[in-house]
Amino acid sequence: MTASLILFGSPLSPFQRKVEAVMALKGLDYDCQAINIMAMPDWYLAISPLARIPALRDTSIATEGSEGTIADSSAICGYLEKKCSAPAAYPDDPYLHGRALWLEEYADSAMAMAGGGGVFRPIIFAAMTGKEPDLDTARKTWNEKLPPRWDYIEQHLDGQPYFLGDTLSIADISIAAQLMQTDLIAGPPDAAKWPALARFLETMNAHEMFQRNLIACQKMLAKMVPEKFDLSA
Ligand SMILES: N[C@@H](CCC(=O)N[C@@H](CS)C(=O)NCC(=O)O)C(=O)O
Repeated sequence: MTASLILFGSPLSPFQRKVEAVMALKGLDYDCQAINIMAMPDWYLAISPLARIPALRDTSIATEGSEGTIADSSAICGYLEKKCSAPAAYPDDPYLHGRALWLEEYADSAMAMAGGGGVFRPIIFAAMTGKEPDLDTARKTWNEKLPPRWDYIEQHLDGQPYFLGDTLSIADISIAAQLMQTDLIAGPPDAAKWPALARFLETMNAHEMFQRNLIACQKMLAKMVPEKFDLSA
């Protein structure tokens, strides 16, 4: 039997990874359908007019056209939370809820721009098109742009397991999804400088909710980049 939720995108997208983790956390069954981001088909652009992955179709609402679809990982996760409230991915407390949304936004914008745009893209997009990886750009980003991003989030952990204390939330899922993007090809942040972050990433890498996505990523990446790059030098 096919699942009623279909996620369009690629496992290599940290935004898809975030959505997959929320679905896995909630025990929702889903199918993935690949979208070629270099040449998005018209039917996909009609449901994701900003030309971004991922987008979701809930076939229990509609099976064709834009009806039953939602674009943008944050919109999708917000939808999933309302559709299936337990276990919760968002805190009930208004302040903590606001903080979770802020950290989600920080991960999706600032961390994604540096990690995804400045490290993953120059290496993997090159590999996908048969070119040499742009290691100069990746090294510069790793050594200059990522450290202030990691400093900012490191201080939030402050001896607690999750970003908002003892309870896992969308903040952790979003931040982990972005940290994994660079970890997959260049390893974790240096544990000597960012000990809490390195520990957090290790815990998230082992968490059940990320396994389906990470296994799919590892399979895809093994063909393109058999070994991780040392970008610290
Ligand atoms: N705000 C969007 C961002 C999604 C996004 O930027 N996705 C990237 C892939 S990781 C994309 O679709 N890029 C298309 C392109 O660069 O042409 C979300 O949260 O879903």
